[in-house]
Amino acid sequence: MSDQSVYPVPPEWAKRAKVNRAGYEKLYGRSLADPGSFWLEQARRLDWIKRPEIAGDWSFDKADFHISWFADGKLNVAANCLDRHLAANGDKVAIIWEPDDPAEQPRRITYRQLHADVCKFANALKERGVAKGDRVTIYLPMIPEAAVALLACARVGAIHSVVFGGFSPEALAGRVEDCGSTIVITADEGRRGGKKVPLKANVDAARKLAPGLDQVIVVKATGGAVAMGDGDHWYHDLLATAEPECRPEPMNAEDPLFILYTSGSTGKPKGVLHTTGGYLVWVSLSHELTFDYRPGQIYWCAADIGWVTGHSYILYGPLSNGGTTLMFEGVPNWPDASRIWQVCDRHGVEILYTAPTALRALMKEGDEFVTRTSRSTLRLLGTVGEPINPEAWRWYHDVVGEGRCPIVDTWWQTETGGHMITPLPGATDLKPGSATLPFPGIDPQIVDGEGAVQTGATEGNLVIARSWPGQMRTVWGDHDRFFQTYFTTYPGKYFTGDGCRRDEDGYYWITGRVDDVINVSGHRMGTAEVESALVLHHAVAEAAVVGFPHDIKGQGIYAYVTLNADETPSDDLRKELVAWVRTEIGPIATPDAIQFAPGLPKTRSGKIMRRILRKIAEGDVSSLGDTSTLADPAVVDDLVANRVG
Ligand code: 6R9
Repeated sequence: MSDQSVYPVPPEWAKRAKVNRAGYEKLYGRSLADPGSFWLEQARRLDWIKRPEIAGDWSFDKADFHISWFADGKLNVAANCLDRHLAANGDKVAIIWEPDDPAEQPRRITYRQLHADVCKFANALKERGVAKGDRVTIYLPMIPEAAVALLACARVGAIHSVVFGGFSPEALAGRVEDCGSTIVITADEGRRGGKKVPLKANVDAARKLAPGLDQVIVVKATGGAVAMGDGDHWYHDLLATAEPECRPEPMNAEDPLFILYTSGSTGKPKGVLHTTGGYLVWVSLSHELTFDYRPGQIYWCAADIGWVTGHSYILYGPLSNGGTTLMFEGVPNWPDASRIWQVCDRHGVEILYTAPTALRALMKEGDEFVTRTSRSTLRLLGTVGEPINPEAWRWYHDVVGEGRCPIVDTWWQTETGGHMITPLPGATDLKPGSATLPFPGIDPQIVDGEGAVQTGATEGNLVIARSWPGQMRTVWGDHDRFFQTYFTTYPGKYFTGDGCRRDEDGYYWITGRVDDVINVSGHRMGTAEVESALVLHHAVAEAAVVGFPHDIKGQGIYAYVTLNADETPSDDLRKELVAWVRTEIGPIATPDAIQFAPGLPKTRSGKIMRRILRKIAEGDVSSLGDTSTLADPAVVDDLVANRVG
């Protein structure tokens, strides 16, 4: 399956890039040999109110478990992303906004304008009672006001929790309740691919489930009719009357910056918490080195602000570096499959960062949608979110980039804050499908099932042996769960949940999740989350969910459902269950297949044998392995006979 070809660093990249191969080796070597002085030096890239004198202070051991970076430093993230660029670059464009509908005009927002709006909105938040440490939920589409909202929270020291606009009222309410936020910032409606998303109506529905939520700030985005009641405020009204001056709140480096909910192997999403100083150093440095970024270049990360990629590489990385970041409201395949490349041409995009699932979807539409555009400004391409299959990699390289642009395949996680294993374009020879080599400061190891560290070319589970500045600090409200989830499988190490191979050149090849997390179109879904949603339905007695290979999505969702005794399987019920999951979680959790199963394959101790369910979902029924430990081996025959596919 893996591709053995090597794409060497193009000579002009080796010459001109910020980091060449020798530079990488030196940086990487120093980062591990002398992390203290290395990171204090890197920290100087930011503007500190009080510069730190301590770098990392951490232990992954149970007895002394703690993680902190730059703990004696003070800074403000919004001041680093805005104020410090004003004197020299206030009139430079910070955000290029490309609307959903290509017939509409894009917006260009300078650092000065963005700063002014952020200051006013920060004051508006304070007037609404928001103070340092308060949690503010943000449920917005991809509009510039989303950037204003996140940065305004950072300015006043409030902790933002962005909930993806595709999540349902139920999912939104759960996240609002979990972090105890009393305020939500939303819009009348969102737009994606010509379709409207009723965001304000969703918030109103969520309010019934989350009684603590008492204020809603609404951006008028589409002008669609919405009900405004008690505690509802129009964003633009608040901005119009807000004071223009707002001093950035001095934050300790370890004060929280944001919470972002992500799926794990249990039913309830966890609130990943990132703090201020280490996170910003990490995303700022990685944005600069991985993308060889220089201010003035037009950079486009085509993610949604609701995912960590949007936080780190649409907003905080690029703006902390004084960059120009493109924000896209739309989708890749509307009005047609040419849209991404048209946006590249319209704005002269030099660096494009997107996901394999989008590439696969566009690839299947044929090359003509690409080749009819110019793309002459593109110089670097990036991917994130899941392993990229070599075929999609080569299409991206040869057709999109016309062989001229290196591809940075960046492996990282919500938990890691920023890039962990990634090529640097002037330093790293590329192999299609490999995330290549560790970023400075990252000490990856491959361990076997018992935790024994494997050397040389090998395959096993990926752990990180030391802390890095961008590491998450806790699970909101459940520090014990943080320790249990990440540091107990292989004591003393951070467990990523990913399987990984290392080849003879020391290159890392991520093979996918080894836990009960599936990756659907680059979105993380806990199988337990979908199962919990299914069993909430009155007809369902039990459910088991697994991933299966899907041409476009990477993985699809296959659900085995056992109905209550008085229920009868039917196509209507199947449709109802699909709709049910969409309502409970959101469209990204839509099951691709539902199989009614009179029984599930269980061991005598009652454990569902997911290995068997995965094989059946994959259609690989000839090698189900040992089924003799099952309480009732006959259920397998029924499952095989009634496979959906
Ligand atoms: C940034 C992000 C994290 C999981 C991760 C892994 C998969 C992400 C990848 C990749 C192979 C890459 N993943 N990037 N696998 N190559 N370049 O995606 O965060 O949503 O938390 O997902 O995604 O399985 O563990 P998140």
